[in-house]
Amino acid sequence: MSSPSPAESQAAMSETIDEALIASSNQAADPVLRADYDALGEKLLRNGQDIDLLTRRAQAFGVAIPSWGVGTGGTRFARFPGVGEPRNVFDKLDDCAIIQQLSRATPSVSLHIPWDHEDPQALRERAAALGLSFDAMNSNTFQDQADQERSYKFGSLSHTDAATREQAVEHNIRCIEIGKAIGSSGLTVWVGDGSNFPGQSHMSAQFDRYLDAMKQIYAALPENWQLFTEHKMYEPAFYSTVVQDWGTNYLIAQELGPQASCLVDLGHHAPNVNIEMIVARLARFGKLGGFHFNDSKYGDDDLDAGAIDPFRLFLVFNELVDLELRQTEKFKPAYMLDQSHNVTDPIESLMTSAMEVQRAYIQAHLVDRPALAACQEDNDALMANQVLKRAYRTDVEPILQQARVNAGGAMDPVQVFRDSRYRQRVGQLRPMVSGAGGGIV
Ligand SMILES: [Mn+2]
Repeated sequence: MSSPSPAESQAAMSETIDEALIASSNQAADPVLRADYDALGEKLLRNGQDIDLLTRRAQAFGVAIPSWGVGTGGTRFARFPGVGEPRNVFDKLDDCAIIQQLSRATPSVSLHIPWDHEDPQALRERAAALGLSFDAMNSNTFQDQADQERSYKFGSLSHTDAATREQAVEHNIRCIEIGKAIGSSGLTVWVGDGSNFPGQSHMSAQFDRYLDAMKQIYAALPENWQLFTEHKMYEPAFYSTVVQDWGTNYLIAQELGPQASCLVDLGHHAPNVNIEMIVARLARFGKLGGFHFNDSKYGDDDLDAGAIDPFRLFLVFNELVDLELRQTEKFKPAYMLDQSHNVTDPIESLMTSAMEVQRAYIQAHLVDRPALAACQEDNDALMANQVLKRAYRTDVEPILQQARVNAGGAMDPVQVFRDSRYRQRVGQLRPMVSGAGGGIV
């Protein structure tokens, strides 16, 4: 008898949620769901909309979970560890599987290297056993690792020192190699490079160095891969950032080639920037690669998607759905949640956020697009806005609930999660860890 692989050993220790608990909870709520679903179906039919088609769309929708999101996050001041936090990438995959089991809206996981560095075969086996796949890889050249020769204190891909840039390029190429071995087909590059003082960096030369390094990474991409660059206005650098806004990001993607496109993160802009318009602009030139969902009040707060401003989330999806409907073949954006959970259970937050993103997606599908186009043609600003508001005001909860039930998930994921006592059970297996921040990118 052969000894078990690491993935098999992990599988033996995994805590799961009993399917019978999900089934009994769904059954108890079924009469109410039936009534609500039928009532909404009738209401939508009066507007010529087929509720079952919308439910199928909700079922087909997926948003990736970032592996680091299942750990408790932190702020620049402190981190308060939670009970039963994942100790390693296998624990993280277990938690991601729970999120998918209950919400049925999160079929894939986005890994972060080196935080999740492990034997690719073990990763692949574990994910396959859990029914998960791998989304885009994320490289990390914004902090130093214990075994690292050169420091990223003054930058990585744009560093003044050629050997440091080379080290950062090599790390990204290693991420591609790991990604190839686990079935990923994308690399997201976000760098913390920038400057804290006027005069600290020669802005043009620094950008040239960044572009040169990115071209080396691009050259290592397999044919079917996508390279996503993610901009961020400030933090950790507070005076200037090398990839600071969508315009610079567009220039980078344009310079690199057809496999490069831009990633938009809701929190990475100046306050009050019209993010839905950025979506439209990048898409117009075929350079919208994907979207990172979260919410914010003041800056890159990384709060739960839809927690603060669900209307803005809806407006972003109004653009995304418009694109989806106009170019169904070509438009395949990478969607990921990118949040930090400081005061909530990460599993509960990620399930709730996935449902909020799915809700905005379905609400955007309710927009009467011919009516909207007619209002726009007539310059009828008031009625155009009302067309959007009518979709946004529709409570699509029964559609989301039905989609989950159809797919084998829970009608009420958070309640079933609490009833299952999963967190308390893994708390017995996973000792509490303190340590540094939760990794916010
Ligand atoms: Mn992000």
